[in-house]
Amino acid sequence: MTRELQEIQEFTIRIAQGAGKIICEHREEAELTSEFKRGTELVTNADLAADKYISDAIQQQYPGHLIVSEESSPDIGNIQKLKQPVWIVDPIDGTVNFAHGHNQSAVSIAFVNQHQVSVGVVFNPFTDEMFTAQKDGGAFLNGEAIQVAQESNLRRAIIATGFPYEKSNMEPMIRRVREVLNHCADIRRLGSAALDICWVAVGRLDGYYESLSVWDFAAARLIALEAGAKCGNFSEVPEEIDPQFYDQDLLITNEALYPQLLAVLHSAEGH
Ligand code: LIP
Repeated sequence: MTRELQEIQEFTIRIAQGAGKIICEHREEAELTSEFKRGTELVTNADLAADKYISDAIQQQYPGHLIVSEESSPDIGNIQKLKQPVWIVDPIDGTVNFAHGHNQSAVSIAFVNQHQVSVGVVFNPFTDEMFTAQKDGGAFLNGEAIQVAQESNLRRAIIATGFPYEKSNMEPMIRRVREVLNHCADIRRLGSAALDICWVAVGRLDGYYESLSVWDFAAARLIALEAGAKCGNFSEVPEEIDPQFYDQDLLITNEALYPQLLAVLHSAEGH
């Protein structure tokens, strides 16, 4: 844990808290307005306000750094090929939950240095839960060390997943849900990938799988790794893509359940 990374983590926590305050104020005081990107993806004025706050703070503190953000700069090219430090931001992960008054939403901010996700922060302002991790520095919830659950019996495992806004290819997802329900204790669909993955890290869930966008999982995946999770993909990662940034078919669980859950998800493909 270098002093520079410590300072970056402290900065990240501060701006996550600041964005969280904006998000809560939009729910409590401001008029919440929303629109749909690409026809199906909800975005609210709170997403945009939090995104602007985070991006402005990063650009002021670290002017030479790049930002990948769901709302303002979703595509700055291949993160793996960028030479500058990169911030990966989802101002509100779980936007639909937020817009419907649910509290399962979070600010997700990851810091990438020399192509390595080095700091991850996921903050739920509604529960005041700050999940943090630095590469090789462990994972924490509100400063307390956290670790994945040690469940090894798939039949006792609670597994979370989610579904894309675009619903044209639902059959494979339905098959996977059927197989997981046939082999596990139960499924949860909580609506925020970043929090799903952090809940695996803290042991509230035993596993998680889904296809996403990089801003949904970049921070939480580091937190889960530092909490002892095995983070992989239930489909083959293309050779040229760094698994840290590969957004398809994520599978995150503990070492004992990983091969079991992988086999269940693969059995759904076989049908
Ligand atoms: C959401 C993810 C969730 C997924 C939704 C959506 P958003 O991110 O956190 O797990 O199932 O389809 O992608 O859009 O709220 O930032």
